[in-house]
Amino acid sequence: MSEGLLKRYGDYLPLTADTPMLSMGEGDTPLVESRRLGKQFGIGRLFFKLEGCNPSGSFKDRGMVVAVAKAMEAGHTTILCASTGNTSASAAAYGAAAGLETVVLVPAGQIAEGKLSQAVAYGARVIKIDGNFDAALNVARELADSYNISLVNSVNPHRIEGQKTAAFEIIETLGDAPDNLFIPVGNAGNITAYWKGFKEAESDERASRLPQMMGFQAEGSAPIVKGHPIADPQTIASAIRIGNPASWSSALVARDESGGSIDTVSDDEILEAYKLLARMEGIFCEPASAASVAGVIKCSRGGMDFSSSTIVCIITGNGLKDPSVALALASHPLEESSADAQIVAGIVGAQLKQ
Ligand code: AN7
Repeated sequence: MSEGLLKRYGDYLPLTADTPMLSMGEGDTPLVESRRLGKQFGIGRLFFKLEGCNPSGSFKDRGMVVAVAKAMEAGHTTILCASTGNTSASAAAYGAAAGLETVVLVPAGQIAEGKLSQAVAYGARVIKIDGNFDAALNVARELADSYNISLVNSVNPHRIEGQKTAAFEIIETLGDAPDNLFIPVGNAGNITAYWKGFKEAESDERASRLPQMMGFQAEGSAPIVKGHPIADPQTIASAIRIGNPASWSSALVARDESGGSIDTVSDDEILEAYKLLARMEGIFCEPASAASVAGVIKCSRGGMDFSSSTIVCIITGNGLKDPSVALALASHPLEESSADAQIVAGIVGAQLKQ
């Protein structure tokens, strides 16, 4: 039985004797070494941390298990979040497991179908807000100030504590921190959490060094890179369509203390990385997750020398979250045939050998 994060990393988490040991088997996700992309782009060693293997299909489960356990400990009966999709799926899953009511606020028409169907299936109250994610988060914060409910967005510090455990896992698997960590940036909670995790591990001498933090925002939703909030953020990567990140200042700290950078990738670059990851590595992620790989490709093409670097890309969410993007990018049109081997052989042609 997988023990979950609270048992495994309890010493590093804000647990008390009264915190319920909630678990859905989150964490302990695979760190897979690249077979082809790393070679193609001249990288010493390239790894993918497959956070889509968490119970609800994204990295959000790491922070959610801590936030929901703390909500139970505080005696709350309702949890609330605003979300571009994955936080709502994770909150709804852990809310169901914990026997709590879950209310999620999502930007109407802007979240991927897989994520919406998860929140519904887990039994959450889903409220579509007439506005973008930033507007929904403002509503959630206002409600949490006035009512006796737990806000489980990453403005809740327990979320960051849980998410930092991914940095511990990377260090345990590699034996030390990597040279560079490439990560998508939306509300900027995850880059904040990884940096906290790497720093804690280094100060406990579980790692001998710190990675450079390389964050990537989508070009049309890049407030941190542009230096001002974006009123109407746009990108195909709906998970990171965020114009005013809650953890903006701590993302800048992660960038500057680590000597890293936060840069943009275009939707075309995101989709190129998304396709390459699936077709060259067999890894199906959602578009936002591909921003990390798009970032590596952009840096490599821009002349950065990674030939003796160990790089980890965080693959934040599963491709099944957003199936419409995959279908729209099909390399072959879907073909049809009667149930006849000769006809199918004729269609597939040279690829079939006798
Ligand atoms: C797949 O679910 O903000 O920079 O409300 O779903 O920590 O926000 C999701 C964000 C990257 C960005 N990859 O992480 C939400 C939400 C995926 C994501 C991010 C998100 P943060």
